[in-house]
Amino acid sequence: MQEEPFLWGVATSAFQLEGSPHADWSTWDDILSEKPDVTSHYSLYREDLKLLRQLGVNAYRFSLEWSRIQPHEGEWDEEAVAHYQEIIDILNEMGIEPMLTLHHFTHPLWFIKKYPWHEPDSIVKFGGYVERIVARLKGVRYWITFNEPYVLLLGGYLEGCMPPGIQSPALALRALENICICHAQAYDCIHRRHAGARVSIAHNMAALAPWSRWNPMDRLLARLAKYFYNHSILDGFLEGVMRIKFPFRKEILLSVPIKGKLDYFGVNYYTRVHMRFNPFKRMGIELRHHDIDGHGLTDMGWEIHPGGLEKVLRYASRLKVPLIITENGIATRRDHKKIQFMRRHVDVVERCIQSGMDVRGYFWWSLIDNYEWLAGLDSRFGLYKVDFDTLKRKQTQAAAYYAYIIRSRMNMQKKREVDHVSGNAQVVQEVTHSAP
Ligand code: IFM
Repeated sequence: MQEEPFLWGVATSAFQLEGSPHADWSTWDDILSEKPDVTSHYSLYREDLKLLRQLGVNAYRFSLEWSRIQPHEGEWDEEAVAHYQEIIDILNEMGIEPMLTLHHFTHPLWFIKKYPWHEPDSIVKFGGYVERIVARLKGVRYWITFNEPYVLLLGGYLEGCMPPGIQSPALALRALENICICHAQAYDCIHRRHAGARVSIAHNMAALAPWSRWNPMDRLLARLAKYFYNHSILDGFLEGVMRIKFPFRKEILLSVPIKGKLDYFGVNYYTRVHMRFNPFKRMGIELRHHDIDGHGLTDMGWEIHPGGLEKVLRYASRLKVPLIITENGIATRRDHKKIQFMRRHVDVVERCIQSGMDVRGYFWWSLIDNYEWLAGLDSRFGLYKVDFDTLKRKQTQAAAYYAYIIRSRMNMQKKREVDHVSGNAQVVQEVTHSAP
């Protein structure tokens, strides 16, 4: 029997690589006025796609920049659509599975000004974009409707540090409801148009822990945060409701029409966060990254905690759909640190698979250095370094290491298939991760 190949990929988002003059973020962060087209990927995409071949990935996750496709209300830019279709065609010619994200944080300016997510018309406007683009694009099997909707809500509706820059829990809930409606509609629309499509969201899950295990307030806070941030959307997919769970009470918070509207589940995992109750902080919450495991912190100041990936995958397994790690990566300029991070997280993924979890793919964030939200161009997530003055791309050692992992794992999968066909079911020895 032919096993479906495990997806070894890299992930990017359009805006972070190419910017867009019509996107809300283009005026949100000053750094972008100096570097509006960031890595110039919009013109250098053919060269960048060749890097995928060097890595040997069999999948590539990328996104559409909605504000290029609908730069003004009522306008539709066919050239931009053709551009993204060309990327899909190139990937298919290269034998690389495209995974396409419809919404990755950015919006056309006209949308965020007139129809932000808490407005009912956001559903109509986003729905119109989805209907038309989904009908137009060909050659995609894996779809992601929304990247990290909870990060969007946290940044855009609670902290106010991302567009639309609102600080209101009540509006955040309304926005969440509308985004869920949009996911459900997009899910149906994609299935109507594309037989065999697989649709998900990419959900950011973090390992959330109390600052002090002995402090009951910290523990309660971490528990509530874990439910809201990590788990409530899973209840939405499983039961169509999100609940607020206090120690002795459960109440329905929101009914959402997403029950069963999921073919696989995309998990973005990066770090662990410790939290404590502090009445002097916004919403009474203070967050900190401790280097507890001794793996260090990333250039974003995030704790490196591979063990958390297993925890979130175990929890996500409740959904009973295949799991794909749609993002995992580290911002660092130090190659050996990137390699260690990758090795430790891939180890966890393989342990999870051996223990019976249905994990079908792993995508490294990111292919090349790019713009990091609110952090600028210094957070080096790329397997290829970008010199932002000359725009030259340079391979890191982590890219060579990832290529080695991919090659060895693909060979193991082929060997398993051959053994299976020849009736010679052997136990394939785990390849140790020595450097290439
Ligand atoms: O760069 C982001 C990406 O857009 C979404 N997930 C987390 C990444 C690193 O912060």
